[in-house]
Amino acid sequence: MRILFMNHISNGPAFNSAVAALSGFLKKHKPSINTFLLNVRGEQIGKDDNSEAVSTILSDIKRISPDIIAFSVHTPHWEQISTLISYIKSATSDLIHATIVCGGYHPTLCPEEVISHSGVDVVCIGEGERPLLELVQRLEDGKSYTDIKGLWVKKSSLLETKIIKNPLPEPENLDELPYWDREIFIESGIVPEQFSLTHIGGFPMASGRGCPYNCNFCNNSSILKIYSADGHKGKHYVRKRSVDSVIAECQFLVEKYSAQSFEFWDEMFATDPEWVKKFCEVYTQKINRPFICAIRVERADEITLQRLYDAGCKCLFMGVEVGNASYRKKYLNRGMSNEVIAKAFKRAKDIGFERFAWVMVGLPDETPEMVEETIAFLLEIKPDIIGWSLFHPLPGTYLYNYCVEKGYIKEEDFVFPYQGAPTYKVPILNQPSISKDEVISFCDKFRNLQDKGFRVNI
Ligand code: B12
Ligand code: SF4
Repeated sequence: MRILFMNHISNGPAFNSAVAALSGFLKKHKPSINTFLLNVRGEQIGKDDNSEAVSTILSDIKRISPDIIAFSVHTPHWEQISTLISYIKSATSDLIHATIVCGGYHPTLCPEEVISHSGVDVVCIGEGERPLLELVQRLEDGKSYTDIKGLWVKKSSLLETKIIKNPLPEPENLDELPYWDREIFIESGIVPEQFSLTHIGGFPMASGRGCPYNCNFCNNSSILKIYSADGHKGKHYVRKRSVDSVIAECQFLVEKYSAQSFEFWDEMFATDPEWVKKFCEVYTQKINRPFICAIRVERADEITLQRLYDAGCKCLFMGVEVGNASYRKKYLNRGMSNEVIAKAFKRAKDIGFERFAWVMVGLPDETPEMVEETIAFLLEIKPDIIGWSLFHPLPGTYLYNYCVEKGYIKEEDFVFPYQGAPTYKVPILNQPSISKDEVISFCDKFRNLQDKGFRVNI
């Protein structure tokens, strides 16, 4: 059985943790499997299916001749990926009989949309390790795969096409999962230096899945909702690995790749103070290398911060989002006051951390004055790095539904205007409180913060 993972690379690092998790799981449970990775840059997938780039992708696929082609899809990339799937199906149908499977956040939250693409055969909702393994096994055995938990399967006959919708799979026990497969990326020509997303560098790692908070713009809240609705208690979806398991993987990466530092890609790393305490003790003893992670400002107390710093944490990601505290609470469901945020940033600075602040602009009902408040607040708390982004409503979130209800976006013609690399900076809400031109001019203001000594994502 030959499975090809398409690695869609855009403005992030070339490493994709979903592919790494799935490939690691398949290789552990089915050592005979042949896995392949094809790196595709978003901007290569243009409107022209005869372009040189598209032809190269298609001939690479023919050369690999996979039984399954697997796509991991984030909402902003669906437009490009769906175009590529059409090219694959139309240009190569005579040569390729691969089953096309899409999983990830977008297919999980918008399965109807993804399965309705004529080229998609199977959609995976939720965690994909076990469903994908089962699919591989059934295809290999020539058996039906319409009853696998986690999969929506298209079943076509001469008369009709039916969609079989299976429920979500049980959340995995994270300590029992194999390590992420980094080899598949290295074999495809990506060097470990391209794995990391920060200036500090380091090997991507995860110490858990899910986040206990419920911010209104974040897909974590939608995932918790669908897992609860499906009979799994939302809280069971939020899991932390044991400290021993995380440390063992760090040790493995040090031994195998001489890893010098780590980036924890968890949505929220420091949630449980007891876990953090134990992690910091063992990490200091056994690993003792720099790392970065995310923390909520409410959790950034003196003791936790000092522990993290002493264990080697060099940079902390903290969400600020906006400068107006009542907007933050009412619209974003983030109840922390400006004072709590400011204190966390000061505390972290005094200890010696670099502090990375996430903010957004162009939110629903935001006014120009509110954006000015965000800028003023950044000048007050003085993060070392400002990660600003334009608000794009993510399907399944409270704020997405709010935007549809208010008419700020039209659900039926909602297409992510994401067109390749660095331009994820296009306002899309049509709203009375702030015009698109005003939002664009604020983008320049955020960029210009670098003249005031901040490091800013451009
Ligand atoms: C680390 C991270 C980043 C990093 C690295 C991204 C990367 N290259 O992988 C950076 C900072 C670069 C980043 C950027 C962005 N990110 Co981000 N990111 C994350 C974060 C916190 C962790 C990702 C991770 O490691 N997951 C662990 C893996 C193992 O889990 P998984 O992806 O869910 O995969 C499982 C299942 O979904 C399923 N599955 C996934 N793919 C497939 C495929 C098949 C075939 C099958 C069968 C199953 C399957 O099986 C997997 C194993 O169980 C997530 C939140 C999250 N927990 O996922 C947000 C998240 C994925 N990011 C998000 C967004 C919006 C972005 C940006 C668009 C933000 C922006 N404004 O620019 C950019 C996009 C850039 C890019 N190229 O991807 C959203 C996506 C929402 C959506 N609807 O798609 C998320 C969910 C955040 C959120 N809570 O809203 N991100
Ligand atoms: S704290 Fe972060 S990861 Fe958790 S729900 Fe809020 S935005 Fe999402």
